Amino acid sequence: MVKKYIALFCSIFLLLGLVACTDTKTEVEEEADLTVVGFSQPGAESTWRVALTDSVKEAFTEERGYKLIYKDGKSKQDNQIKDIRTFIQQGVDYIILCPIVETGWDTVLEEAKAAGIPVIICDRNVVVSNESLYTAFVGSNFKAEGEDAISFLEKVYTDESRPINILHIQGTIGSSAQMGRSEALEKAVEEHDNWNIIGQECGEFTKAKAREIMKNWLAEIAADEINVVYCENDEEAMGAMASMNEAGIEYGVDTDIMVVSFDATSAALEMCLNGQINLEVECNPLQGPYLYNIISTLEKGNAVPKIAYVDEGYFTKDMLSKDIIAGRKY
Ligand code: GYE
Repeated sequence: MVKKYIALFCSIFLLLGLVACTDTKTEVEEEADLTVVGFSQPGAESTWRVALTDSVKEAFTEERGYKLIYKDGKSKQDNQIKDIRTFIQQGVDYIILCPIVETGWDTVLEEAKAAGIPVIICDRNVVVSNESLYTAFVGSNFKAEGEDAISFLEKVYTDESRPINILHIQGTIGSSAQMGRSEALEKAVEEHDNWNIIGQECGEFTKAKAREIMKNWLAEIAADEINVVYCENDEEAMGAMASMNEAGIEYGVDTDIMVVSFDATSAALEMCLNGQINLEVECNPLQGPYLYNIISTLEKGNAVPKIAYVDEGYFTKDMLSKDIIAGRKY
């Protein structure tokens, strides 16, 4: 009788072993068939950045035949360069790079090119000696975003005799987003003699840094000297508003201080709807589908456009509702 149980146990064990081997072999085979995409993000500094990461992860799934390898550069270009080198060593099929700043990529992109790995630039752009170092760019037209903000301010401040004092919290210096949004403001200040930038500092696209900068400014500048707080993303706007709240300073619609911000994340749109933020310039992080379209087109051996701008707009209080905000994806 005991012998029967031993024989039964051995046969079950053998069967399970075969299934396990078969599963492992199938997993390896399946992995071998997947297109591997290395995805280098500069960090996770903002709600916007997390939305971009999620959008790319949703686009490149195993069900669609992809394996996505995500790397967070922890806000350092050196880390991103290391991440790209790791992707090259791993022999990925494509690299998606969201560059923290525009310059300093030639060497590592030469290495990717030498390895025959197409690189797609996403979100912010790069400036390289040879445009063949990357296959395509998907992202925002930051110059247009800045121009939207300036057009709004020019419609508000029509009296050229009245001084307009602006506090300017910049994003990461040297990033395309910062350069486009800063250049628009600085060009407008040159064109309007009555517009003055009375404070300009880099908030690194973070709430904490912007809050500290604003607090220091408010220790030196009287509230009635401020007309506009121009923040280059929503995290910075949240930080600046937190410091103005602490100082008991009113801002937003129907006050003397306008807040202008970029990204149009849901939390910021709520503050636009309630009048705390006067203008939200949209910066669309839902770039996964655009990237998927590019890589799946390349997979078929077809050419892709060098530049693809994502669709973007802007919002003011009267353009928003709870339903509009609830219907947005980030
Ligand atoms: O505005 C900000 C993020 O590169 C457009 O980076 C992106 C910017 C975005 O930290 O929230």
